[in-house]
Amino acid sequence: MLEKLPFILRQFQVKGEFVKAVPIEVGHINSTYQVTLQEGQNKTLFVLQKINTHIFKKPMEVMDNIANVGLFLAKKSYPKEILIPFKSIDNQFAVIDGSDYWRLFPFIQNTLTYNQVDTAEQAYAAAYAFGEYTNYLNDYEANSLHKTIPHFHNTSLRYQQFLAATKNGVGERKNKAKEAIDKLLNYQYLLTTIKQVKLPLRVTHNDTKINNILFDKTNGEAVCVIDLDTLMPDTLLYDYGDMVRTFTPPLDENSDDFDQIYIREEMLSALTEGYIAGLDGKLTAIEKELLSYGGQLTIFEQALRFLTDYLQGDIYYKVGNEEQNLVRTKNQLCLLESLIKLA
Ligand code: GN1
Ligand code: MG
Repeated sequence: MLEKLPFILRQFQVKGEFVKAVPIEVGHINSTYQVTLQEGQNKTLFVLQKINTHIFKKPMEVMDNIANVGLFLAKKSYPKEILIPFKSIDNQFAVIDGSDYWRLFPFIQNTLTYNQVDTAEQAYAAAYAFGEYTNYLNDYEANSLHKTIPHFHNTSLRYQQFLAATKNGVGERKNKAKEAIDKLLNYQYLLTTIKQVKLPLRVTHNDTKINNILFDKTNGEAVCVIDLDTLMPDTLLYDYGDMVRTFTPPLDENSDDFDQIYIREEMLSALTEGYIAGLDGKLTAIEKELLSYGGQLTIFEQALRFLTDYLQGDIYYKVGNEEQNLVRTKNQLCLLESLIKLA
């Protein structure tokens, strides 16, 4: 893959000679590289990504969303960095090479990401950034966005897919997952409320994990919202919920140290305050009332997705070992239990 990158980069509207590309291990979905180009004495860094077209079936629609939203924010006084993709020499927001789609973003200097939250300040700052993002997009026509993954947060459909996997999945894995399957079946009641309420459709991020915020290395402030593949119209309950899911436990979703998978209330309060502040009055009463439920629903949905993938033989998420998706499921179940106890 690496030897191909200079050829791909030459097809973008950027200047400079290829110096090097270093893989960045982030996320379970796309392949990402930090690339250095040099022009005279100047070296510039970029982020080059190959879009996972197995998951994003219409990659140009993903790019359309990212570019349109980015350009919209750029016209406003949006206070954070914006990821606007570079164009290719034929004026597209991606370079197509056979069946591969490549995109290029500026590299935001002096930043880092966290895989888990260490302080309440981080939780507040990241949640504020996600709230602020949705706030600044309040007058963007949410329905004009492409649905890059149809039914992404359709938890009922995820549940149906889980049920199907418990029937058709890999035999031996069904046995190993029995306890987790039973627990998830018992949480079916969580599907009721979301079907009954009518919530505002907003431009939501749909992957509000802590590592989708770039923090300034020097002053610790949130600098940029990244990973915009799943920008879609939806209720904000899932954005809030994914923050609860990823900001509050001391260890991340891959940990099998299940005693350490619980809601840290300090982080929960901080992220809730930060999100509400970032939304700057846009949150409606019904949304506010359902935030905590949103947390439960999102963690439930993620557990369903991990277990479905496990039962289907790891066809969606990248895994390091055979048990990883089951471990992730059990991890999410611990977190869900802890959140429900607090409610
Ligand atoms: C995937 O690869 P990453 O970290 O961006 C997934 C999210 C899940 C997450 C769980 C498009 O996100 O929905 O919450 O893994 N993204 C997609 O770690 O399915
Ligand atoms: Mg993502």
